[in-house]
Amino acid sequence: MQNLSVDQYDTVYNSLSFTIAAMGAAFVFFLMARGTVAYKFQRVTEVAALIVVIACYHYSRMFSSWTAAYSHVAGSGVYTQTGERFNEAYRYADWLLTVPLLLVELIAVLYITGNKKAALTRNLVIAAALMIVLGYPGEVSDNITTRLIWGTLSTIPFVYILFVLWTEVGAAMATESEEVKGWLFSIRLLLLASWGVYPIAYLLPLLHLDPATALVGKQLGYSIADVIAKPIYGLMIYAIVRIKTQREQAEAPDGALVPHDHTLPPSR
Ligand SMILES: *C/C=C(C)/C=C/C=C(C)/C=C/C1=C(C)CCCC1(C)C
Repeated sequence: MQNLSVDQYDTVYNSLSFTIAAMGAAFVFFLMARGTVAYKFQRVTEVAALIVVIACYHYSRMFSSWTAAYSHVAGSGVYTQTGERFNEAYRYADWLLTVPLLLVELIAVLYITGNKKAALTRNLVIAAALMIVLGYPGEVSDNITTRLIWGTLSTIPFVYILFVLWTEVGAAMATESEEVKGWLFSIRLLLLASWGVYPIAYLLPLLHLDPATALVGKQLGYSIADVIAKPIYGLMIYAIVRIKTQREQAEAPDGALVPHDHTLPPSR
């Protein structure tokens, strides 16, 4: 039986609740932002919206699962397990859908074209799926060795993905304007910092912490990383497509908009 203090219970409760709000708000934002970018970039905002709405759904399921898994013992100051299991599968199902989409979102603004784009997308999507599928058996196991083995296997595609992204974003930076370069630089750091949180949070149960602390730390870590890696990252990508949209508008002969575009606000 694993008891949680009221503060521990509330920390997870509040972080799940906050993340639902952040994902929901980001969904509305990205939908509205669609109309402010050139036609060819609208797909990028659509993908950003799709990612956060999938996450919003899974967080609301996790929230219900959390409230079902623990109940307050009146007067005792603790929450005890009800016997219903907190379902970690929602997280992994979410990542399986959203991580490939996050990669697609980034590749879409890097101006990689043709065969190279198709091959890169395919390799990254396969690596992302492997990373998540290999992590899952360790995540749901209470056995330290099992957790360590699957975690290590999952780290192989993880390192591959970060290496490829680091290189590709670096290559794109060399060809972009100063303004876009600045955003790409930040995105690269944000990717490394936020994606790096996941394996650390995964390791917490191995660190001889008290199990309740490890559980709470892990849930908090995953939630914070998800807010950075989805809505905040999406906003940074949006900043890039806005700059590119403004540049295209400025370069168009009569300040006109890109063809097929009925949604941009009138140019000056
Ligand atoms: C929006 C969700 C994102 C960006 C999820 C990213 C997840 C990871 C980078 C997970 C990585 C893991 C390892 C590198 C090893 C241990 C198992 C995982 C799956 C937690």
